[in-house]
Amino acid sequence: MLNERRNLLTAEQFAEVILNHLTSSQGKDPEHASIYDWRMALSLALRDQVIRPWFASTRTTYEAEAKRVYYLSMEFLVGRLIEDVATNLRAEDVAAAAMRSLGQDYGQVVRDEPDAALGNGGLGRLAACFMDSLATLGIPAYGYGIRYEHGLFEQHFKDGQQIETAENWLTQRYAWEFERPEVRYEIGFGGTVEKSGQTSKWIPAETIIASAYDTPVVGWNGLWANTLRLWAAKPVKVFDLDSFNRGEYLAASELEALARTISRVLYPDDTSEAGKELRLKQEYFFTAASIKDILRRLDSEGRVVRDLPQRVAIQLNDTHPAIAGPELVRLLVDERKLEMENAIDIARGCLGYTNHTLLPEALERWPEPIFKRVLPRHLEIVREIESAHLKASGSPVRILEDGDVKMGELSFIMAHKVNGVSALHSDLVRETVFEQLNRDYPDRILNQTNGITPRRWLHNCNPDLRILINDTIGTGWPADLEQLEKLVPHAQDAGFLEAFKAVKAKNKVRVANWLKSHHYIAVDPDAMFDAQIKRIHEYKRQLMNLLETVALWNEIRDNPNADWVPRVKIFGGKAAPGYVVAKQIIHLINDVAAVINADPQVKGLLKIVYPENYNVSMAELLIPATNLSEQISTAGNEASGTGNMKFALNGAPTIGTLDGANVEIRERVGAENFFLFGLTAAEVVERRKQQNYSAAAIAVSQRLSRALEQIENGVFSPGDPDRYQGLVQDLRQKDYFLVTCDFDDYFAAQRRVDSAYADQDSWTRMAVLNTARVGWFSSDRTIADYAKDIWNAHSLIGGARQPKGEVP
Ligand code: GPK
Repeated sequence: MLNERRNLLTAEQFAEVILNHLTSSQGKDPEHASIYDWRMALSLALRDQVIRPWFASTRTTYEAEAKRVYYLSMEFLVGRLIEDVATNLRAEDVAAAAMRSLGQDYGQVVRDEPDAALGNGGLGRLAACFMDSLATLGIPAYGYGIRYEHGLFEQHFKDGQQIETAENWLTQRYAWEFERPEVRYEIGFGGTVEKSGQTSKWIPAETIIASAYDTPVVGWNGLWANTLRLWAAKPVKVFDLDSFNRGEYLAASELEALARTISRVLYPDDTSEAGKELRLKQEYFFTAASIKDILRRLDSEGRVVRDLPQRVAIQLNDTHPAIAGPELVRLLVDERKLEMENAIDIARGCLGYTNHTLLPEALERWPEPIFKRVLPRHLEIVREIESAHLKASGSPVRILEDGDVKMGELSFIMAHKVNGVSALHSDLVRETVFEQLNRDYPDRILNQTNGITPRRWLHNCNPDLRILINDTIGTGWPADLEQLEKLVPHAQDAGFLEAFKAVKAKNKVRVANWLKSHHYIAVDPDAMFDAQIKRIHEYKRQLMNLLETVALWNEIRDNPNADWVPRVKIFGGKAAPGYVVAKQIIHLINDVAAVINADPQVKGLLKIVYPENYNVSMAELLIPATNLSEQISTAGNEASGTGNMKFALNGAPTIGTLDGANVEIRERVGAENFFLFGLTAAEVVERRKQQNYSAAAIAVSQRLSRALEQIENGVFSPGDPDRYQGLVQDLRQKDYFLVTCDFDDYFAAQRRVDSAYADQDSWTRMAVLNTARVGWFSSDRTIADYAKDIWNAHSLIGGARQPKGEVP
């Protein structure tokens, strides 16, 4: 009954499985089934196929006594999974055919799945890509995070302004997970520390339950599957019957509501600090549950805690799970009676820490009183960690400073390896935030340049390019992305260039149709699609892109008969609800769009589109259709970027600064295939020391002056002419992110883009060379390097980059 080669069912057999789920799991017959029922039936049928490799992987890991990787992350920005699972099982054709035979539109069912949006942006999406690569490489691993009841908010525009509404992905059953009611841990907060002699015991004031939900994550070819284990908060006591019997109905359920608050919502702050006690509780909640789970697994395998560093690698995705260090030490000392310094060394042997930003507002610090109130014993242990560090290194760097607990320093000191996420960022980590600690522990910091999974970000999101590449260089590239190099010679082949261009054109039509049907906007698919899609943040400089758009609008109106290259400027992204300036920028983009899009003088030449509620699925639609990738952050601020890699992989050259992974992308695709502009990170530092640098930059730029005046005089907000005075004043007087200083160079680079795009053959060649030369940015490469340099973990499927053979 199994297909020989890939353990697959035939389409007929698979349809049978889907029908069974429709009736047995959904309780519907085909006549009464909704699209939701069909989607659930399809998802459950696919999930069934993951079980076998999942069990086999667990068994293999156990038998091999292999080291396991634990990736602790506050965020997993997973998106949809149907296509991901279907293609990794190599069952996409079978699944589509089965659905067709059942009279269903496969694509429509796929698109019915809501995004699992348990993350804000790059950091959360990186964690999801890493899970895909860990499974593809066959490295035994668990992802640990929080099963938020509400993922990232949904964004709506009302009169051009961002409105947030609660995201509700769990109102429908989540098809991919297994509830594990038996896997539950009590997690404490607050209370006191009891001392007797040398020993300490924490007596928490309140406890809640962390309850596990497991989602299998299957890798390419279905050879290996790991687990994403997300924790939900539940009350120890569900319901207080005594209160109820007294007629206190609300009080009877109060405990439950309070406990569940811990996993209720994802904090919507990206690269900025939330600083709330509830956030600290969330961090401790999922970290403590994960550490307990790790120790329970160690015990169940008959190992002792001395074995930990050989058996367990724990990676901290930013400082959010930094409390893992003190928690592990606490369990080793208070419960397993190890000596403090020994416990610290053992914990350090397991821990790695990844830094994702240098922005000071994103470096977590907790006021000591809050920390003490929530985690009194951990505060004592942090002091012990600090004194052990001071003693061993003679370093002046403290963890407790100015009344705060500094989580970056804590993570650094408790980790045996610390990494940045691009070459430039890792250098800056060494030279800035951790300068002294780098001197104290010179071999601790290393670089691991980010990557993206080629399955989601090329194979699945760009089916026509996938087919073209398969036809040209074969099918080995999804698990060995550097094979795309074999496309380089085809950049000279006119037939291939035509085909490549046709794929892009088709993807653009797809987006144009979607904009028409879903957003009531008409765009010309023959225009250049220029996209900046990412969180809205001042350092990412959407404002500079918009100013350039206004300047271009002016230029076109001044010279209507010049040879303008028609452009569609696509913006996408959310602002943190409390980030006032970012929300003003959104408002301004929409205001400028309203004026420019209504101006008959630039009709067909310039258009701005900003579809609301940008998310992973929207990225999968837009990236394959984009011609130009905007990566224009102030140098030194974007730790890596990963959207930059996705665009290049899908044949969109970059206009960008020397920031984050842009630097490495440019090195690989070639300077001639990258539109570089702007100050370098070192020049940014120097410029900021000058007086009135923004006034000076504005004074020498006619174009910029004019655009700024238009915005501050209400050209784009005629009903409320003063609306953007504050925003523009800030650019005139401060401009911390040097929008004004880079503006002219950016404008000039855009005009180089125009001329290059006008020659479609050479543009397409450039696009092909981008695709061909960014294979190194596969997250498979990133994960292989973490495994080698940080985790000392190994693939259990052999020939990891080109998985072959059956699971043993
Ligand atoms: C960094 F610090 C943070 C954060 O809180 N959230 C987040 O998404 C991003 N990031 C960086 O801004 C990106 O440059 C980077 O590519 C991404 O993390 C993954 O490393």
